[in-house]
Amino acid sequence: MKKIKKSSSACCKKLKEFSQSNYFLPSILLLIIIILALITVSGVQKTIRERLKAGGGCFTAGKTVPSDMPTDPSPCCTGLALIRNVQPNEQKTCPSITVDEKSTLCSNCGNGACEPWENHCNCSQDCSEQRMLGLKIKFQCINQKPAKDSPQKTKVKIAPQSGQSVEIPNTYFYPLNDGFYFGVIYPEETLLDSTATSAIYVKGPKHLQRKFDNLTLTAGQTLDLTTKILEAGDLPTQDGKVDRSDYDTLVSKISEPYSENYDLNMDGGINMVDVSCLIDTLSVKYEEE
Ligand SMILES: [Ca+2]
Ligand SMILES: [Ca+2]
Ligand SMILES: [Ca+2]
Repeated sequence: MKKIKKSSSACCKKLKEFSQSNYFLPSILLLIIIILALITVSGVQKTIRERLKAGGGCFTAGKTVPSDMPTDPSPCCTGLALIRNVQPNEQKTCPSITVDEKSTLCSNCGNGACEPWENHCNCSQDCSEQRMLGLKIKFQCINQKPAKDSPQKTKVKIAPQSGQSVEIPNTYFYPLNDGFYFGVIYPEETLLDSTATSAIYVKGPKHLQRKFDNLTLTAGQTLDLTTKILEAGDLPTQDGKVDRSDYDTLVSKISEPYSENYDLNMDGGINMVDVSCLIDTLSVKYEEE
């Protein structure tokens, strides 16, 4: 009994000495750092699991794979493979991407269809560089490059003077440094006829459609369509006009959780600035047919 008491008092004495020593504070700090690191790692894994769960257990076509996610085995759904998440610039050049900027997405490259997230930089099998047509456009109220680089999924229709029109429902337009947007399409060669003229219709995800007439389309060129601004205000679900119902929708979104679908100037918030953009368009109302 006496022995146990002696040993217990020796232990307390040692603890007391340790708590007063120079090692005490650094040891506690190290312990806190280890606990925080464990929490962060489990948080990241949880986020990845949640993202996967949202996609039904695997990444579907067009989904960007987060850079912190292991790519072996492939996180893509069956039949899809990882491709680089890059776009050609206005000069048709493909950007090189450093390891730090690693960004990939899942796609069915090789299925013969040039999907909206594919281009000649990341899937030349499906998107031939020879057919590339660049389009530069301007959305109303976006006057500088938004902080978030997300593409505006825009509808493009090519209507040749004679022959069938072709609609490309989801063309990805990415922001340039000056508030303009750039996107590429890969139309069939028959539509790239330098001896004929065509009209191009462009409709943004929350904008009225614009018509650009009398264009000569040749492969490899970039068409500057910034002469007409794509007026903002035809909000989802779009009906081809800007009216009271769009106004009411936008005003109701001010007090709801943020959604990019209603952020007209893409500044990361929905407020009276966006409403004033829409009011400007109310006087225009209908889109160009
Ligand atoms: Ca494809
Ligand atoms: Ca509308
Ligand atoms: Ca805004």
